[in-house]
Amino acid sequence: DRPQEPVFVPKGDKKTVFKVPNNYLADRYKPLGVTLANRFGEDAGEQVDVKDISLPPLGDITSLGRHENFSLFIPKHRRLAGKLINIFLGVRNVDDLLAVCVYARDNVNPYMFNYCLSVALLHRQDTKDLDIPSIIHSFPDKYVDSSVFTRAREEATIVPDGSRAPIEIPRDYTASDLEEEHRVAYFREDLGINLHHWHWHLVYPFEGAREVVAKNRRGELFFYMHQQIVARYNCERLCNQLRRVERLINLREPIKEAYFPKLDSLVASRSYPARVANQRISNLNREVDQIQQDIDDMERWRDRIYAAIHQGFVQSESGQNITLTENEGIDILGNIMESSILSPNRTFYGDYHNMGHIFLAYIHDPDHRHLESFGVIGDSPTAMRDPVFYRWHAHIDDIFQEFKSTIPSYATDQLDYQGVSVTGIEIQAQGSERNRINTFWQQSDVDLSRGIDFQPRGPVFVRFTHLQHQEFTYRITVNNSGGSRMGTCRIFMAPKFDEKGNPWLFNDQRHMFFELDKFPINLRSGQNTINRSSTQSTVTIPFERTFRDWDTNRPQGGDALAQFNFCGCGWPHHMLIPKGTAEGFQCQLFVMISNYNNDHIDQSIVGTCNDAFAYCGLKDRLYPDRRSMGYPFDRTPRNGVRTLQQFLTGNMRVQDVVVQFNNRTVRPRSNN
Ligand code: CUO
Repeated sequence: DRPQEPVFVPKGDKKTVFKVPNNYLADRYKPLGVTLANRFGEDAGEQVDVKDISLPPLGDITSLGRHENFSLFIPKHRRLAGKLINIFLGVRNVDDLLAVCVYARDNVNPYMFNYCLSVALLHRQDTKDLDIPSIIHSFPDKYVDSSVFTRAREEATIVPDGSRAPIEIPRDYTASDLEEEHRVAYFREDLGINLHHWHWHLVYPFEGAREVVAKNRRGELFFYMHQQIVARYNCERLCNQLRRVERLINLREPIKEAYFPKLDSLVASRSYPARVANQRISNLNREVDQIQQDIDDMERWRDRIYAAIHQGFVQSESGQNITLTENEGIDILGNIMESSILSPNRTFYGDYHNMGHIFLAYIHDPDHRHLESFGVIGDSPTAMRDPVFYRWHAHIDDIFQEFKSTIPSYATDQLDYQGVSVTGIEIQAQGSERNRINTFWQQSDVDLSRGIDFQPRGPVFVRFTHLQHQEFTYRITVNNSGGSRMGTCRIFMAPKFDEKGNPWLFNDQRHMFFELDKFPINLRSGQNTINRSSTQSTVTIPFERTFRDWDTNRPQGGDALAQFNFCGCGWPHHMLIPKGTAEGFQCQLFVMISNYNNDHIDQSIVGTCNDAFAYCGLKDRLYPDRRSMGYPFDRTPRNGVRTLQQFLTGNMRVQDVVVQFNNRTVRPRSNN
């Protein structure tokens, strides 16, 4: 269970102890005030005085119990979270914030507390340079097999700190190979991927104060980031002899893919419910969550969204028509579909994507007769584990693509960069053949002790196995027949053949391209050679940042600190490249140099974490690429283009590459 004592932050061997005014404690603990303060005895380190302020009333925020699960997809939970975020954003200074936090920490639902505080820290002027600790350290129960905690506790109780052995999580623990969907479990259950998804939704909440939600192109980024997840997942499926994921179009049909998560919520002391094969969703009537929704509502919303796409405009709450323009239409549609508070008409277009998560999350107990909570798809830290997540998002993406197919294709002059031609592409990994990327399993250790309450304390590591690739370098040669100028280098990859082994029609293959990197380049007149390391990708963040903890691995002061902040968001670098196959999986690497003058956003990004903007944007800045997200693959091809080769203009080039999987496991890199 979560500790009930005043908040503390461990630092080295000693704990920083907050001295909490007695009236902050829950009624049950008030009589014990002094005893609690001395509870850590010799372990107590620095003492932090918590200011005694007049506390804001928490009102119905406490109506969500401390031992219940919490999800932003549930309207009641969002409403309560919105209130708590506003309290955290509203206090005058950091001392008052600390005071309110200490008070709230002991009185509100812990998941909700963690979420609201994270959002507030990201958005307050006076705290935005603080790190947000990765949620895996606060709530490891959302990420790892529940059996780990008993074993970890046992290890911690018996073995002194320093000699503890890591608890190993097997790679295959949620199903066996009888279930063919299990072949891609390593992707769905990857800790880094799930952390990225949690972080993305933390940075881009769909409800709350307008200034927090209304980030530049957030509706479009909702579309693009999730489109890329589906593209990457489809590539993994092809690597594993599975077809592309089937869209969940018919809401009333049985869902054949089952999922048994084997996660227990430590806060709620309950297992996450499983979805057995061939269940159907039902109308929802759950008083406890204040949800009453029919499948009919979903179908009406969907039809209205399709109608808007085909009419070319949406209708606002006040009855005005808002045109879905070529460039901005997708952003409006993203907010409508998700939906966010920026949707121009939530009454009419509803809350389609979010409610889809909820219908699926309550498939096992739609009217709460069994007193069950939601399944993993009902919450952003765990949603990507379930195969039905991808079926749902493939459907959502298909609606976005319907819109994209109504806008004009790119003409060649919107693609070409006159006088710039890519003359060669090569990728090279050390000790490997040219144009071949090697993948393998790697083991890594993460310290989960912060999220588990046991004595004596000290690190307890969990060892998990994840996909990894050998780092490589792109070597791209570019001929520039004009004077010195700048370009944007865009690198994508896609499978070369479809599931039947046939070459793609371009209009299908374009949905399979996933981004690997995007960066500006200076072009001299004549021949240019670009050398770029895979580790520099602006899609990914390094392993250490995905898993970073509050006070470890932290650069000190000034720019280094500012660089480090915010950006726990980013695709995990170890998942940059799909698994491939033992025989070698054939892919196509696509490189385009576009005209920088048409791409560039004039803004300063000094002090901003800017190394994973492709899926996450830049904090407090404009999205740093003026093109539509997914460019040049986001629109149907111009007339006459049937193949990728026919699509290419002089500034683009394609290179065949092979992704070769070697079934070996590399031991952990380090223990910290
Ligand atoms: Cu990220 Cu459906 O939006 O999970």
